[in-house]
Amino acid sequence: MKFARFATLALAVAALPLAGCSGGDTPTEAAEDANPTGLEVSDARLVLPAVSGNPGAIYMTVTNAGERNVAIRGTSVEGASSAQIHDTVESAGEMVMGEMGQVMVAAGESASFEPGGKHIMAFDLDPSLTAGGTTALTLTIVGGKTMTTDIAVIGAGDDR
Ligand SMILES: [Cu+2]
Repeated sequence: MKFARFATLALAVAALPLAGCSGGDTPTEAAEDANPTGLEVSDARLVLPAVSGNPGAIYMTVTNAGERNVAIRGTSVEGASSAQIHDTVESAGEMVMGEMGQVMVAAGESASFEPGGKHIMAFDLDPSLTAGGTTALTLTIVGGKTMTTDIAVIGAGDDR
């Protein structure tokens, strides 16, 4: 979402005077500023719904490259009115999905979001999201820090 991007930018600008005061702009500090969550997203894709108007699903691998354990508590997707973190569980012999509170990712560990498991559900997709394009995914961790990354948009019939 545009707001999330703006918030990240504002944070980076606000951090500049502090770095100037400390007099040390070490590579480590720069890296932390670039990604305050420590999270890295790979193989991310938004799978468009087969039926227009249905939600899309996002699959990816989230790796915590930082030194602290983090918990993802929220997400937003550019071009979607809202997005939720879902998990798929068996209930009375049926696979059903529901919203997860938080996803813990320990330092150095990864969390998989994949078909049949955890995923992000993106609602009310904008028609501008088409197969072959990209959109921006934002993850918010407990404490409020965010990271935003571009992800691929693929069609419902494409290989997930
Ligand atoms: Cu779902």
